[in-house]
Amino acid sequence: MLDGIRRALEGVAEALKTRKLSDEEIKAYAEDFKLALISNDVAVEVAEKLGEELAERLRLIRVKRFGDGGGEMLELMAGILDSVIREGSPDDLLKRIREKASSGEPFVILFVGPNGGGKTTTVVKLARFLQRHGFRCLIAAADTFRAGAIEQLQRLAGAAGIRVVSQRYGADPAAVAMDAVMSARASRVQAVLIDTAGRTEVDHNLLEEMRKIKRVVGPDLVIYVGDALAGNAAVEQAKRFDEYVGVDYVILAKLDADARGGSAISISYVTGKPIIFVGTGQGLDDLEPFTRELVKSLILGRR
Ligand SMILES: Nc1nc2c(ncn2[C@@H]2O[C@H](COP(=O)(O)OP(=O)(O)OP(=O)(O)O)[C@@H](O)[C@H]2O)c(=O)[nH]1
Ligand SMILES: [Mg+2]
Repeated sequence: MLDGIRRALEGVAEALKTRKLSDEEIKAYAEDFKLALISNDVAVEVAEKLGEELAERLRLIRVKRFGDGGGEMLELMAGILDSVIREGSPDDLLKRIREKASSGEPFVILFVGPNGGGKTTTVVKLARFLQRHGFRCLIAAADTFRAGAIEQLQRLAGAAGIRVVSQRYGADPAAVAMDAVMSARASRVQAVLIDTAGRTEVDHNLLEEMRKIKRVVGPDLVIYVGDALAGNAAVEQAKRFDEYVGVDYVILAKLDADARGGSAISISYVTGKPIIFVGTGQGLDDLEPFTRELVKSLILGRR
């Protein structure tokens, strides 16, 4: 995970260790660094900011000597990424659910995102996470569009022991979602997670449908599930979904399969929406909070 980004940072760290740099050299390194980030799917505006950040730090520290073969330098470089990453807090999420539960109402989370991005898997992963924290969960099968979607969800949720509320294919997704919320109220379930059909910014009917689900259900939270493998496209798509339906958090799936890692670095800066979790595998427990610490430990090769 984040291998491409790590190599970009290592390259500069290695070149810089124990050297005193002229302004020209600093500029050249910052430019190389920016290009290395861009080639690893970091969005251009983010790469530019990080390049400037690097130049600034190098100006401040250029007389310092790094004695440990570049490790200290790499640590400093990893810190540069902090300025563009917004962490979402799973604790805040748990707190909000708890507050809602104390009023006797279920907390409703709507999941949106492009086709095949990882929504259905992520919905079940998050439901498991919430169950581990003591919340009873229910999932609404509001993808009534793609063949096999309902059975896929039932199979995954069944494996995790989570109830699914479903109707037939072609049913109105907003009605399925509402049905699930009512069922949750009746059975004292604290969290309802709504799985929806994948869509892109050109599917006008499906985008309208997504808005309708939101309007009818009034979710407490909208989570955009993006595909790390899509790189920059994931960042652009997240922006479009936010404009269209309003997004509170991002979960970036398939970080484990992404050889570059740029979308994880860029997406929260470009969209202004924190990444709350990342998907790190196909298993139902492969969901990790996304923190600056996680990024740092991946960059420094500590895991
Ligand atoms: N390696 C890896 N694979 C993942 C991850 N999350 C999901 N997948 C896989 O990605 C594929 C698509 O996942 P789904 O959950 O079906 O995606 P979706 O967004 O619901 O897809 P549609 O409903 O067709 O739009 C499946 O093969 C998942 O197992 C992850 O974090 N890591
Ligand atoms: Mg799905």
